[in-house]
Amino acid sequence: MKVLITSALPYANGPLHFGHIAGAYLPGDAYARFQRLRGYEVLYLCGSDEHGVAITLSAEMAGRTPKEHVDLFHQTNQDIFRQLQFSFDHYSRTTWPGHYEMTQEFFRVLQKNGYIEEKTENHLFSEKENRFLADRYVVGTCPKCGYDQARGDECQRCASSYEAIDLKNPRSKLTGSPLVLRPSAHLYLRFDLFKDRLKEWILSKNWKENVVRFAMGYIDDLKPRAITRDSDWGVPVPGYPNKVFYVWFDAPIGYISAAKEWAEKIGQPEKWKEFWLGAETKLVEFIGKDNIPFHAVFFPAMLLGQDLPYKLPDELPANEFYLLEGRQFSKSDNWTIDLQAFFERYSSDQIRYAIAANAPETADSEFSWKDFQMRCNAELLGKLGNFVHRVLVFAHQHCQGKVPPLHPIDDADAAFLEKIALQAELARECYEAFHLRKACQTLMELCQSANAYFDAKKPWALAKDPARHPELTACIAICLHCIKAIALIASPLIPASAQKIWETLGQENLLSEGSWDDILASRLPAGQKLRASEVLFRKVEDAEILEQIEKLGKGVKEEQTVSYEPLKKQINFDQFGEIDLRAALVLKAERVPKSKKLLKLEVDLGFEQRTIVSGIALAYEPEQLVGKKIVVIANLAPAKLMGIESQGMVLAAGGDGRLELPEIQHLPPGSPIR
Ligand code: B3M
Ligand code: ZN
Repeated sequence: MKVLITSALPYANGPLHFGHIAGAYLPGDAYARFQRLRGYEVLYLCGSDEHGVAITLSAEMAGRTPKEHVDLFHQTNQDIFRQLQFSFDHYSRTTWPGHYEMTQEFFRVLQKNGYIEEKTENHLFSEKENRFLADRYVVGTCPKCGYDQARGDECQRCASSYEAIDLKNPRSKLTGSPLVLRPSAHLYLRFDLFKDRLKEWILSKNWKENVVRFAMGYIDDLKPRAITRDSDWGVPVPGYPNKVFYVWFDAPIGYISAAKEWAEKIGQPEKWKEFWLGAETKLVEFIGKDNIPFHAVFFPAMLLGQDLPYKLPDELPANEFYLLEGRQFSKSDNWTIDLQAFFERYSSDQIRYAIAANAPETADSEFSWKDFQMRCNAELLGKLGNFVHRVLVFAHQHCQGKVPPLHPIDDADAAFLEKIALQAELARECYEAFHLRKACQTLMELCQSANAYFDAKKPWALAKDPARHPELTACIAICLHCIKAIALIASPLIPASAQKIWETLGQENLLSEGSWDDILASRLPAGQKLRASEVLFRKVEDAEILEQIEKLGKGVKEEQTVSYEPLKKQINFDQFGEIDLRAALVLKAERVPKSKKLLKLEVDLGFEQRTIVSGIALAYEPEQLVGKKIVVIANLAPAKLMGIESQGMVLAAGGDGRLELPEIQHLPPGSPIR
């Protein structure tokens, strides 16, 4: 059997955080590692999702072109995955030219088969920005759950997906301006024609109850949906010069083009077909719960509309959300953990284990620093690391650093050997069913039993009586056998430590290339030389944890729901140099009669005094300003405001009621600012 595994393609629009890793990634990697150990031919794929408004919007805010933006974060995220020891067979990107071809081919076949129609319908238009807005450029109230900051195509709270015109109170994400309806021509995919086939398919699946219910709800009222957008960033639509495909049309096709790119990379360009078109393949798609409609309904419909017999997902493990100390991860509130900084202190296995032990499988779950400390100290170090260490130390002291023979065996030994086999079998079932939490528990139970066995056998007491030496060595042999099982069971979760343990046993190959069944069935050869015990996990001290908790949420002034203005066009240094900014001392301030917004200021520029009229009256009382040194544009042509000549302009951040003046503390009035 072949196993084709995908993890949702992350947008290349910012660094991945723990929340992402817990959702669609770590479970995918653990599953891929497990299935390889089972001996199946595994192809594990992922890559950057580089199109759509998620990209253009954040690129725009960062002052980069979309291409610069995705190049940056494609690299960043690939590095993060590498540091976390991810075992993708290929990490692709949707700007790969082969992906454009694949997407356009998908479209042509859908068109030929009668699933595409062109329609002129109303779309949201911003009069202020003079353009049509879609997807994440739009915010409004979710038609399903009423969340008032919902995106134009999907609700980040209830995971619904809809058309932007279904939103209530739609506004522009950038300017907050209201949007109006204007007709525009687009291509629509007739999702409604797939209803029956989708229903039949979903009902044949034994998926999580919530996934099936959610998907069925969609299928019932499937309508044609626009799959094109007016933009120049995306996969071009053949025959429509100014249109690109909607990102959720091209992104899932990325799973297929990633396979194609992989096949080219390994020099067998047709091999991707064995996975995507072969009846023998099991397809498992790991996603976060917010991606369910696209993977359970829309993408399967696109696959059903093709001529080639593409696989539909056999399994769709969809995790819930992963929070940080009870709140959603948020970069802007500094409610986050920087993965790069994390790696400077902790190992990838510590984070992999802590996330897996608390994976959001059946309900939202959270990362907390206290829990992290407990997982690292009490479990990884206290139960697992400790057992491995004490057995190895003993083996070096009493068995010449070699694997001793595994006999004679008494009842306690036999019971423990049985326990090892039982836990391994339980772990297999957990991995098979995507239950990482339970896999962690099963591993820890084995470590706990192992410690209990060691304590009960009291090898230190046996060591005092030469007549009982065979009992001692058998006990150590059994413990080493157990350590081998621990390394195996742990390896999908904590691959680097598992390999270290494996090598400590004197094994020379890669554990990840071994076979689950063979490793469990075999015995370590008696006489095999052991290596010295290594420190596997560092203790996490209380002080570090307190420091981390302290950091959370710090360095953020106020909670803001900002919508950013687009950056203005670039200027050069000379253009900037033409603006003469000066520190100005406010001598007098008064309201301008009949105006709510204007204040009249008398300011001292050192070399002269001036009158400046400024629209800051909603934010400042006149008295607050006197004696302050503010910043003015000193070479701006004078202008009349409410009949008063203003000889310059005051600089302020923000606008209207929420506005703040920058201040100069120590330098004298007239000082230039540049
Ligand atoms: N990039 C959405 C997300 O990161 C999206 C997944 C695509 S999977 C084909 O939530
Ligand atoms: Zn909603």
